Amino acid sequence: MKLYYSPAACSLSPHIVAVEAGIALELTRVNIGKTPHTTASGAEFSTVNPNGYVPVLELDDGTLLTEGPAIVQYLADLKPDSGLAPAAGTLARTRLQSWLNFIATELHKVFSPWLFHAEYGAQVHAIARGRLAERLGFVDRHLAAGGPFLMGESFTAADAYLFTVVNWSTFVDVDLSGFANLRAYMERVGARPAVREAMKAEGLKVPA
Ligand SMILES: N[C@@H](CCC(=O)N[C@@H](CS)C(=O)NCC(=O)O)C(=O)O
Repeated sequence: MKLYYSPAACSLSPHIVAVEAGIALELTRVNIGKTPHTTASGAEFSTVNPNGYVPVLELDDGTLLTEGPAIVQYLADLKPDSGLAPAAGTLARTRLQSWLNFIATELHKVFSPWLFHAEYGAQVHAIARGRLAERLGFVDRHLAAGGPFLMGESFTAADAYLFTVVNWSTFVDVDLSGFANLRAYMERVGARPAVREAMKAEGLKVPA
């Protein structure tokens, strides 16, 4: 299987899930900083994903899967014993999907694109930061009451996604100082061997 990724982008989430599950991935880097986006071989990435964004998972038969929250569930389901996703049809699985959707819509899509582009201006940035502070506060309180991970005692695909997105705080200067539980969580997840392995493979600095 091949993962189209960009370092530290949301594609880090399926990358972490694959390493946690012991699934070998071939990595293909996509340059999303340049238009048109191209793969490492120079091919136009729109031929892989017409929407132009990572992650894309290419299966061995050439099938292309898009949308991070779907990809992480696909990978987790390949290794049900990994505990990365509860069994389909259970209430626990619906809770996982609830977290994945929360992270996608309330965090990921507030961080990005709004805080990553100076041209949106101070007013948009202030609104996005205010919204993030509210939502990160919610996560922080949830972790205090029901941690150490989002779903309780075990690390799941939702944690791979949350870690990936909250990690962007350092790039766009989102202040986590008021969220002690979330900061402890980021350290806890960042210390996991699989998380460090995936980050290193993407050329990222791993937490000390
Ligand atoms: N809905 C997509 C969004 C993916 C997304 O936002 N990818 C970003 C990186 S985190 C990207 O590739 N952006 C480049 C672009 O949109 O041109 C998903 O959840 O997988």
